[in-house]
Amino acid sequence: MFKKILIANRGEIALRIIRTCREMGIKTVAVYSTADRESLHVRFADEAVCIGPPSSADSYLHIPTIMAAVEITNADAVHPGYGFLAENADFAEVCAEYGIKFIGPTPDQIRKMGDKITAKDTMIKAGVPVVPGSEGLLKDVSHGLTVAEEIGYPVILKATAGGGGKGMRIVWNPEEFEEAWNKARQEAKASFSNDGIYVEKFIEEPRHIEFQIAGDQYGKVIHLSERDCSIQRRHQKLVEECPSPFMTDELRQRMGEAAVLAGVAIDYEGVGTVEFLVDKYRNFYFMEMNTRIQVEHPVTEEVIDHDLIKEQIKIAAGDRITGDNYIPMSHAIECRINAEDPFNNFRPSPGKITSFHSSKGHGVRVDTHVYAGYAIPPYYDSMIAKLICRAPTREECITKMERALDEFIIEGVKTTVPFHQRLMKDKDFREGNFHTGFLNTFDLSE
Ligand code: MV4
Repeated sequence: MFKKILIANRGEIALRIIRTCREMGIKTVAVYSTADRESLHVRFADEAVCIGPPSSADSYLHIPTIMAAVEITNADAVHPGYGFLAENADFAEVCAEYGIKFIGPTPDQIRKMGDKITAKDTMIKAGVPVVPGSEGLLKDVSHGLTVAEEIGYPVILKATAGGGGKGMRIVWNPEEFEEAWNKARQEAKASFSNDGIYVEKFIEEPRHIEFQIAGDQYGKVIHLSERDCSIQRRHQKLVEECPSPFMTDELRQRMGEAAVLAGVAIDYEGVGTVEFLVDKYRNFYFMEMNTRIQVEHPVTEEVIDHDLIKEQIKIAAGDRITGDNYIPMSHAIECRINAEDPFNNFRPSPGKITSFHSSKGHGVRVDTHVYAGYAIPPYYDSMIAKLICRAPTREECITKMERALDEFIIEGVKTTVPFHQRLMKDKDFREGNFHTGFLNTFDLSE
C-alpha cells in the first residue's frame, strides 16, 4: 500500500480524499495556491506545499511545480481528484516517468477516451451501442451533408476533442448545415486547437444516465449501477440520483452489461464512468467515458455502501476486485450547492460566508470544505457543498432532502439552495418525468 499520497486538487474533493487516506493509514500531502491558504485541505493534510498564485494555470494545473512538491515530500502516489489534471494524459505520463503511481487509468486509456472519435470507434468494435453517425471525422461540408442526409435531421456536430457539451451544434435542416459546420470548426479550433468534427443523429429530449464502473489491474471490470444526471443547466449538473426513476431491472441489466463491455474494451484500470443518452423508448447510446472519480460519486457510495475513494486507492495499489456488479439497496439524491444566485441567471457569488450551519440527521450527508468565516475565492468553481440524502424509497428521499434543505443555513453569499427547494416540490420532478432539457423551461418564480 502507498505510504504517502499527494492530492493534486483543492476544495471538497481534496478533503474527501484526505479523509479516506487517514482511515487507511496513508499520509497525505496537500498542495495549495496562495488563494487557498485558509482552506481545510491545507489544515487536515499531514503536510502542505504552496504551489503558486491563485490562477489555476500557475498552480493546480502547473505540472512542474506539482512534481517538485511530490519530490520534496517523498510522496509515492498522486491523487488528481476531478477537474484540473484528472484527465490529463501527459500528467499521468510524467508521474509514471518519476516512478509515482497516478491514481487513475493509464495515459493510453485517458488518451483513448479523451478523443471522442477514438472512444466511439472503440465502443463500436466492442459492441456497445452508439448514436448513428459519421464513421470517423468529416472531411468537408459535402461529406457532412451526405452523412446528415443518410441518418436524417436533426443532427448534431461535435468536436472530437470536445466533451461535456463544448463545441456542439445542432442542425435542423440542410440549409443550416454549412454555417453550423463553420462555427463548430472555429469553436473547436479556438477551444481545443483541434478542429476535427463528426456528426451524429440528434437524440431529442434524452436522459443522461451514467454507469459507475471499476476495473482492476488484472482485467476484471464490474459496474456499480447508474446515476441519473439529467437535471443540468448549461452542461453543469445540479442534481444526481440513483436509482434513475426511468430505470427498470431489465434496462439496468442491458446498460450495465454495455458499461462493463466498454471498460473491458480498453482494459480499464481504476474507477470510471460510462455516460449514456437514453431516449424515450429506452434505447441507449454510449456518449462519453470519464476516466476519473466524479463529483457525484457519493450518490453511488450511499446506495451500495462502499467508499469509492478507498476502492480507487486499493485498485491503484494492485488489489483485486472480488465482488460482482452492484445494484442499489436504497435511494440517494445529491443536490449541488453552489455559490451562485439562481434568481440572477446563476451568476457566481463569491465572498465571505458569514454564517454556516450544515444540515444533519439520519440519512443526511454533507461533503464540503467551507465553514463560517471562509471566503470563497473567485478563481475556481463555485460549488461549496454537496448535500446527499439517502432513504429506502425515492419519495422518502425527496422528503428528507426538503427537510435537509430547509435547515441548511448559509449566509453572506447567494446559493442554489432556493433552486433545489423549488425543484423538490416540482410535480414533474417528483414523478420522475424529466430529461436533459428540463431546466430550459423550469420557472423558479412559480
Ligand atoms: C447529444 C445530444 C443529443 N444527441 N448527442 C451534451 C454533453 C455531451 N457529453 C454530449 N451532449 C449531448 N449529446 C446526440 N447525438 C444531447 C446532448 C446534450 C446533453 C447531454 C447530456 C446532458 C445534458 C445535455 C444537454 C444538452 C445536450
